[in-house]
Amino acid sequence: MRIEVLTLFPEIYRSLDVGIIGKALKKNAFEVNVTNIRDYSLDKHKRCDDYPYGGGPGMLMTPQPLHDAISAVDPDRRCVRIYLSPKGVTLNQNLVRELSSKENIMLINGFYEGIDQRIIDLDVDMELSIGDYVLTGGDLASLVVINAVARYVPDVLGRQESTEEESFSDGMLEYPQYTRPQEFMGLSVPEVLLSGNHAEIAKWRKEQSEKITENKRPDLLK
Ligand code: 4FD
Repeated sequence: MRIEVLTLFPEIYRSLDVGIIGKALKKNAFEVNVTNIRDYSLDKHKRCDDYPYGGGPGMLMTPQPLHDAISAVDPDRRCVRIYLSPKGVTLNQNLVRELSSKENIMLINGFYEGIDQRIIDLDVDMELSIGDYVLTGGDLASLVVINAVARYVPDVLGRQESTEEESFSDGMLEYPQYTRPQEFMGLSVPEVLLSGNHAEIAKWRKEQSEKITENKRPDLLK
């Protein structure tokens, strides 16, 4: 899979070069291409913002650099073009899985108070939000999308950290986990986990998942 990113802050994406994602990028398990929207500004000062018609606070991203950057990066509309915005559909694990099956996606990052509506009307396939809060720009939301999607790309996760039995994979929250030592600060690991009885362990974990989900996120059980 190839992820195209359009941004005014390419440096933010250097954080992709570390950890599990960095390792996967190094071995070409997937590709992230970052484009600076400012490079496409035809303004003599390379400005990418302007005042909103009708007045109001703040600045908007002007359409020309955005439209030209989008058209240059994806001339044949091969990408699913995603605009990160608090108005978008809220990201969840099902949507993450769906996006990970696409060959090409483009993440378009707004800044200031957002972008000219005509870019959304002309050039964007979907508006996506990572949750009900506002950030100074879409870039941190894009990093969240890239990270979540990458976990489903073949050869990104090792056997150890596989996507199979985690929180949300069966729509429920994960059971509690323990590692050594057997006793820590007076608290012991639940006996069943030391029993070696795999059927009992699976049953205990399922019960725990149900209990925790019922308590913390009853909305997930519906
Ligand atoms: N919740 C999100 C995405 C972008 C963003 C922006 C209008 C501000 C939060 C459009 C206003 C984009 C999110 C940039 N904040 N900030 O996913």
